[in-house]
Amino acid sequence: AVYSDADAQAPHVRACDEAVHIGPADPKDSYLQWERILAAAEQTGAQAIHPGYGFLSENAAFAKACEAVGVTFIGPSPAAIEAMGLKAQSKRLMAAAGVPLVPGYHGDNQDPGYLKSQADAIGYPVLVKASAGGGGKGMRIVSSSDAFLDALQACKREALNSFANDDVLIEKYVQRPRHIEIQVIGDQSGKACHLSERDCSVQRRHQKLTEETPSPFMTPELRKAMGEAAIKAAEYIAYEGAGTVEFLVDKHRNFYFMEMNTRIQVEHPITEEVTDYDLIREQIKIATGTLISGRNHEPKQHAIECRINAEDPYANFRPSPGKITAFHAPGGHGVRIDTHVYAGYTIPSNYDSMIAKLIVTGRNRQQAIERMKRALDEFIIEGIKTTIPFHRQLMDHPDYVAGNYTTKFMEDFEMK
Ligand code: MV4
Repeated sequence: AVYSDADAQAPHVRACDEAVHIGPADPKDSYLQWERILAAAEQTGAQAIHPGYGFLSENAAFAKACEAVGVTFIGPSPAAIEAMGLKAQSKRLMAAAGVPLVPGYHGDNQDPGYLKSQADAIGYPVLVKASAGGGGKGMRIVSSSDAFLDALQACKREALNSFANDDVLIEKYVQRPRHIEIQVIGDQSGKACHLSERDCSVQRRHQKLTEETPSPFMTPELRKAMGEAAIKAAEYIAYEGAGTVEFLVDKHRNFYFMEMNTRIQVEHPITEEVTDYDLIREQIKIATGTLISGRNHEPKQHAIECRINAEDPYANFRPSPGKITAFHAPGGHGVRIDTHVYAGYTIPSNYDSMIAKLIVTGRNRQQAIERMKRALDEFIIEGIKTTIPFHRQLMDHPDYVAGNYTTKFMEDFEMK
């Protein structure tokens, strides 16, 4: 393991055989200093590096640097990471692969008049997106031709500030979409299969709050079509390891490629619970050259994950770092907790506010929701504020219980 000053008390440091200190709390001085990580690998004789799901996990230059020193990067090739790294480019690539895209313009011509003619042809409302963007930054909805040029200018300004690149793409705006993603794994022979979907529509400011599988919106036909599209996407770039193809799904169940995450994701446990795949084990096996069976997998049960964050849901989800004074995790059949915190642990303010994942599995959605309520009621975390009360209210929300939610859900949600 490697660790920063802020993580000296983290359990992975104790659990591993050897832990190497790589610098102070600020990620730019530790976890993003890849020379130090490579030095730690050399010093300990590590053959491979698992990059986790933040920091360097989608950094093609780091994957190349691993290759250069003869350490296996557990993940896709640098070329596959790069192919999906830029929005416009990945969309052009996926169009060529035959993966469905939102009608739009992803080309190089950035002349404002030309872009406007493209928007007029697509039909309003359109979305202007920064080509280099991600996570919802640098997006503008434009509802009429008259408003286009002003919005374009504003979007380009924002893109230049955030990404040092003001290229944009234009798409038809999909109203009230769902965010449904497909888990894929690919091997070194170029073959991929899918492990079904996760519905991640309950998000706030592009941060996912809860995820579930199967999606309450899914049909066998839609899963087959989305699964095939995801495999096409992965095989087109010879994707190796575990990855996720994200789609927008409209109310008519049309689906469109949004982006591909070339890493293992936070929400992977729900897929593990319903398919019996240990995805981290698969990642390691694939990195050693093991070939996958090539079979696709359907959810055998229903799983829900609630992200427990050190945030105050009664104060606009404001971060709430500090010392955990009491900690009791729920247990029992169908309950899984993935966490690194314990009573006495101090959550640093330097990193992400997620402190635990509560994952429940049931025979069906109703049983999973009942289990989640019970587990949330049992969960004790004192000393800091957490999102547990939010999740508890969500599990009773009529639209959530009905499976009737979109990416707009949180815009109307209020804590009681
Ligand atoms: C869209 C869209 C509607 N129409 N594209 C947001 C993040 C970025 N990855 C893509 N996003 C969106 N793209 C078209 N053509 C709506 C969103 C969007 C969204 C997507 C997934 C999950 C949450 C979202 C919240 C707001 C907007």
